[in-house]
Amino acid sequence: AAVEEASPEIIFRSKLPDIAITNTLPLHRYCFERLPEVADRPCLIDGAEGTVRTYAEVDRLTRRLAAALRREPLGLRRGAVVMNLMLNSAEFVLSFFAASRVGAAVTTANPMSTPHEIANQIAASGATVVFTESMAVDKLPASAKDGGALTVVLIDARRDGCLHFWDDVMASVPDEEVAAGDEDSASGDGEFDPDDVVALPYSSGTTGLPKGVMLTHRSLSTSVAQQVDGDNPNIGFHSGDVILCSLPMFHIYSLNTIMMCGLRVGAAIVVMRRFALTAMMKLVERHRITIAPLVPPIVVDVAKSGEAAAHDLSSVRMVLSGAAPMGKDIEDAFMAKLPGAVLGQGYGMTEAGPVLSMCLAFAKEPFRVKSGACGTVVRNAELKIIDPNTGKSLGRNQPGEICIRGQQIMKGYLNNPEATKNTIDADGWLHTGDVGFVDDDDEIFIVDRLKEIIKYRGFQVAPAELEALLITHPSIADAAVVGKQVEPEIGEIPVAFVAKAQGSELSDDDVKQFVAKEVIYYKKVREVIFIDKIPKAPSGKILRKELRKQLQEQQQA
Ligand code: 4UV
Repeated sequence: AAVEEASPEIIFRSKLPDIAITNTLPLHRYCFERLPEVADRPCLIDGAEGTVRTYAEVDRLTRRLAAALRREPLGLRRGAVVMNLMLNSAEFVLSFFAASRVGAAVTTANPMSTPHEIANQIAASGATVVFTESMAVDKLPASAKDGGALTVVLIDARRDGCLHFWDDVMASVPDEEVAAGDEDSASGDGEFDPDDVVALPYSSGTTGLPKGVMLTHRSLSTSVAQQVDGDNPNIGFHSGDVILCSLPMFHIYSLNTIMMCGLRVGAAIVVMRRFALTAMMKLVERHRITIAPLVPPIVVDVAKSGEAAAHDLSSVRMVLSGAAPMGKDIEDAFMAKLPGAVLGQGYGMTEAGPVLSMCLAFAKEPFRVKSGACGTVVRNAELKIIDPNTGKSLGRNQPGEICIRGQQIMKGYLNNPEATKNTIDADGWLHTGDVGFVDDDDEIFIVDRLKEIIKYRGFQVAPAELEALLITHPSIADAAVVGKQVEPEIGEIPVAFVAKAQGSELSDDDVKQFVAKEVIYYKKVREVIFIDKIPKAPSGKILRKELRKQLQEQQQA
């Protein structure tokens, strides 16, 4: 019999050469490796107050907090899980790196989440300590997963039953013990493994409910290196840069590309509690911000705003966009407002560590790129495009599912080997569920999505989560949720197809309100379409394609 020869795989790589990457250090060491050089330079600048903390100060504060985390009543050890449930703040950065120092992982969540969403993530992640603020504290469950006490640390107020971040936690550590923050369990005394989890964001990935994405010291330091290390870094950040942090640190884009990369190069990071257009422009002017990482909805806001002309935005040399598609029209309109800057895209996915590709016009020695592209695969990684039906790798200009391989990708989903196996195959390829192609110049264009997720202003909405909620309504027999393309300020909205229970008088407002009570604002069902029966495959799988087609036809009509 003829031996069938496996056809060789077609693999795409960066145009930048691979570099030697140190990815066996604890993440805090890696991000603060240049501390001796940048000790007195500004590290975190508070956007509202204008207060500046230097690198030496931030380093010392994370040591103090690490010492406090180790002491009673917190008593955290390697393997513990801490939740950061807050908007952007210096305290977010401190708790993240203090946790890294004690060998704990930080699970991040939006403080606007509902009590139900927060309780789910605390239970699933096994978090025992929550760093939070007043706006979210009343939504916390009474206890942790095993019924044990949940220790709550409040950054902005005093309250019975909670520890105050500065007055109780930081002040509890005697000065002599602060230096001991250096003798972290993650310092090479055998108590540290680079494959320990350090960040645990939640993502629904290609299907189903949100899952804990295990990002390790190794994966995150690899990802940071792929972006900002080497003689010709893919993103040419340097210590003289002033980086805007208006995107939420609880999302991996900001956590990695702004916070970790910013610290690694020794830049100043201007921390905005949350995005607001006018405040952002004022901060750019005031701090002479040089780097602005944004998402397409914000790029559109700036492009449409009449205010841009009223502010001096000339200091901005680089504008990154990512987390959702951005068309050529938006890019062009934006560039008319900031002609001095380079605008380009990054393409990320939480599970991918997160950055798969990055615009090469950001490189220290830049390349020419095309608008609409979302970058070239990062260095020290492999990317392939496969035919979703056959799994065969495809050549240039042929759209298929984007797959990525490298040490930056997640270790897997927490406590979910099944979902892990469905996302990372036996050869180590992570399947993104995104459809795209690589062109003749190694630039990647995303054209479609195989997976379920909906992106509302760059935030993930998992249809499975809304469907599970909808069918708990007594008047709903069955339901399916799909995304609908709307104006670029939003991207997509969740639309619910609902099959009513017999004899029910349910209105679309009833459905919307029912969902709105249980979920964070961006997951709200914005449109309801009643149908007789949800189209399903014999396996029971919802035929989302059919529903999307129905939406499109309706839009065209
Ligand atoms: O899991 P997630 O919410 O992750 C992100 C991460 C985006 C990042 C991260 C670091 C960067 O430096 C950066 O530039 C962007 O979004 O959602 C993953 C899905 O979002 C879509 C795509 O469907 C991913 O699988 N997506 C992300 N970036 C793009 C995008 C893009 N540039 N164009 C189109 N879709």
